Amino acid sequence: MMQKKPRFSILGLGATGTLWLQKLAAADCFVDIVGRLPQYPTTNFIALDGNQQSINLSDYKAAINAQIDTLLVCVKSYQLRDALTTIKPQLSPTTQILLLQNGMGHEVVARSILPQHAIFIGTLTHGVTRSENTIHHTGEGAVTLGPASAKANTTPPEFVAAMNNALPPVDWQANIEPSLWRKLAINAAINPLTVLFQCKNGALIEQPEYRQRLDQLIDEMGPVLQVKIPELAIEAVREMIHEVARNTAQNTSSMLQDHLNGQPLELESITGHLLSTAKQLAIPLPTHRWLYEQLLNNHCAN
Ligand code: KPL
Repeated sequence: MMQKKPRFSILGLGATGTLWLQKLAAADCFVDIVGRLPQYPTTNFIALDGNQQSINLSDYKAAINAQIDTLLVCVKSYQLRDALTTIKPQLSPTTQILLLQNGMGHEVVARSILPQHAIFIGTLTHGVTRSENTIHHTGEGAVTLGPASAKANTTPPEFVAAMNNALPPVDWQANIEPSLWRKLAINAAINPLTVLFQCKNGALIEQPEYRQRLDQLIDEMGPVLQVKIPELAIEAVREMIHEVARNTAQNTSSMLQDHLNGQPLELESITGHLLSTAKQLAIPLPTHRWLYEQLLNNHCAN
């Protein structure tokens, strides 16, 4: 019997959304774009190996009333509420929702808007940058997906295999929380500092003054991480964060990219989530709080 082509609808055509569009289409999945097309209808996509491809996004625009099987939600964290509220009338009760934002807490927003849907959440470590209409896949990474609502099974749904085929490795974790916390720890340490110092990721370990700040942030969030990911000792957390900064040395973090592009920062879902968790645990995080306030006051943060 012929296998049905997996169908994906992408909401949010920034760097991550475009990466999935290109990879899923190349892997012979059915892909379309729901919601607004981005400012530039033609995107120049540069693959890891340097190959360039021009993608005409209008070719992928979903037909009116198109069926949505799996919705890949790739909008920025601060756009999530509005984006889900707007798309809601187009969803069927069986549409599966996959959230792919930076930071944490998005499933709470999604469940409040779509209480009856199967909601999944993922974290992604690929390096991918956007400058005007060019999307560049700069660093190989990995993706971890898991369930995030009562309707979502703990066994992997079919779309996981299709995504793994398109952009491996895509892993499934029935308990996704520890993976989200690992990524949050990386982002909370690296991203705001790169905005403060206006530097690439690598400078945070190469320059002693920046490295000291990085370690201060890591040490401070240690007690929170001990509660959330007790299996990871603080020295392992430090090693993991240093390694990411080394491996992505030439990257401009997503937060610095947003800042340079005049976009709001994903501060609330990263440092904001860390601070509110720390508050619940009565753990003071003065340096993270200071950094949060600096960026809030001096940049367009959200
Ligand atoms: O995820 C990232 C981001 O920029 O958001 C890191 C890992 C810091 C790579 O730049």
